[in-house]
Amino acid sequence: MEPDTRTTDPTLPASTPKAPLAVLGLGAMGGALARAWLAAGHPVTVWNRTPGRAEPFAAAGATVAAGAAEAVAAAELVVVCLLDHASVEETLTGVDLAGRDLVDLTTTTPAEARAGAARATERGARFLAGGVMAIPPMIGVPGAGGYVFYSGSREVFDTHGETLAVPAAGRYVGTDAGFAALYDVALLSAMTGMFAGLTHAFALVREEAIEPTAFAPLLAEWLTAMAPTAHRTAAQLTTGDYASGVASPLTMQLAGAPTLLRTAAEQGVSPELLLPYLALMERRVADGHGNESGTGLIDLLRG
Ligand code: FVH
Repeated sequence: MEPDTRTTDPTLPASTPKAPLAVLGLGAMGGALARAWLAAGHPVTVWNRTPGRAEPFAAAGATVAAGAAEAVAAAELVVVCLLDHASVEETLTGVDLAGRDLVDLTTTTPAEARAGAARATERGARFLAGGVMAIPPMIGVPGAGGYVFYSGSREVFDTHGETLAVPAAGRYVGTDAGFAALYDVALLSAMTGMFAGLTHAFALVREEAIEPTAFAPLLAEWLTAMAPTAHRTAAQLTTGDYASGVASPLTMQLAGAPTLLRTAAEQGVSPELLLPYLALMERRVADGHGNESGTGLIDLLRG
């Protein structure tokens, strides 16, 4: 499904009063969210496990609740942003959620988000899960590029769309409450692979007379040029044809692998970040798919 991207400009003059909301969790991300809503003029009730963390928010105009139950009772829209799923469960245990619209922006697994949705529904709340694709300095900054994947209750997304768009644009990805987490973690996983690649690349040039600041633009440019591989991979997954028109088949890529490994050895760099991916390519070629692109490795990973 195509993500539904909605951006609402929070700087536009509002014709109606700003909706009140409660924010549970004032860590780096929860705090950034609360600050964005306060700055946009929303009445915000905050709660944090360690009460001292709420003090600057009181000074900025927030109402500080004495407990999670009191915060949840204060507004129809309740945004939770805690460390992990377990801390959300612990915090909401015994709290009356009836009639609330619960938006959980805590990073979770898809199964945890679905469990959270089931628990909220059982207790009379509507549930929207969110995966925040931003770091705290990007929150509440239009044009910073941050956004939030949302999934679960479409009604909650529509009802509170304008309020939710204040800290970052929202992208609704489906009624399955687990999808926001799945999209979030899939993108974070891809980013982890990219970080692994650039870690190895910098290690190769580190001891040479090569300025890291001169090397970095070349690296960034190359990674950007390779990024459309995502679209080619998607097209091949859709057709099931991993071989037609492939410019760099696995046999060719694998033929270059010893050069990558010998260069690492020459430069005194551990190949440990490269080896798992090369091993997957070897298995796929051994299975008779040397004429294909790397798309078949996806099938290999899924067993
Ligand atoms: N910060 C970031 O860059 C990333 C960006 C992408 C999304 N993540 C996720 O957002 C969730 C919150 O992250 P955070 O950055 O706010 O995290 P911390 O600054 O460590 O604050 C954690 C808050 O959670 C509270 N907390 C922890 N355990 C419990 C518990 N058992 N019961 C109640 N509250 C709990 C903690 O309270 P305290 O330590 O101040 O008492 C903070 O409010 C997270 O899922 C990221 O993955 C952020």
